[in-house]
Amino acid sequence: MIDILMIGPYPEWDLADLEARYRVHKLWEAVDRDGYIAERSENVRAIATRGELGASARLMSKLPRLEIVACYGVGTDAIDLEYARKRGIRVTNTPDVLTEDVADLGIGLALAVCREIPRADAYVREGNWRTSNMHLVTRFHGKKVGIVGMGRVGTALARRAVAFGCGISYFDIAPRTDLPYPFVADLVELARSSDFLIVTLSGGKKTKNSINSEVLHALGPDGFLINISRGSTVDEAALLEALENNTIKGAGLDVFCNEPNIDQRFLSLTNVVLQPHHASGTVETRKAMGQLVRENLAAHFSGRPLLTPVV
Ligand code: 8YV
Repeated sequence: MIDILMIGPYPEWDLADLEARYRVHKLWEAVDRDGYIAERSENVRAIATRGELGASARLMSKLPRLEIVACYGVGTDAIDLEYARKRGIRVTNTPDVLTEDVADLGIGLALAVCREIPRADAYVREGNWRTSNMHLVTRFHGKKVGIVGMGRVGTALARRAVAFGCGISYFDIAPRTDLPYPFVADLVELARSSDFLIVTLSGGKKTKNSINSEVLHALGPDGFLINISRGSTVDEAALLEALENNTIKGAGLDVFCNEPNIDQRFLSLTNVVLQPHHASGTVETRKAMGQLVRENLAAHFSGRPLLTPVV
């Protein structure tokens, strides 16, 4: 049997399937992680990881027989791709199958924060409706939406926002000639002309702190920030300050800098809606992601082409 090191848990249906085919080592259950890896280092030929957990060069360097890292997620920013490339280690991810769910949550967060759905829910539960009218909120339809990163998720989001009658413009490293929306080369300018700034960038060094204090000031006191990408794309200190001082009106966040131990200052803010990195977290999508991970591993170990190779 081939030995696989799993960095974090998968749903039980994936785990059962993997355990039927491979000898699975569950790193997340280990108390002494280094010792656990050392005991298995000579045998492990594959890593099965998750988007937010990745695989560092340090970890891969301890596994001399490692051939493939299969990521349960589209973002590979937490995997040291350069190291993998140098060692000839293959890397796969799970693109496409999660795009529509992530875009759904982007719109969901926009609606939740501007219509204040969680606060309105609490208002009803706490009995306040009987004694007063809830304060009025902000509409979403017809607003100007700036999309930061016009990849798969950005494009799916734009389609949804168009159906809400929103005007779309976007920022990316280059304009997309296949899309009808106006391209804005400067993020500050995009923020200034948007009511909602929705971030779908991939993570990593190149996009770190793209949404900084200047961008947040440009978004302004009536603007909302939605982040469904990676926590690292937003300067979190600047965001907390902007939310605390009402420099922007609100934020909907699925991702954070130090997940799951997020900055506790977020918890006392009423102008932010928080999600536990769950944009792809539907049964339907997670089943498709798990299947893709398993099919990539099976393809690799039977000498067939990988379905969704990154490296
Ligand atoms: C996570 C993600 O991978 O696709 C990505 O890049 O961040 C998510 O889908 C998911 O939470 C599974 O760990």
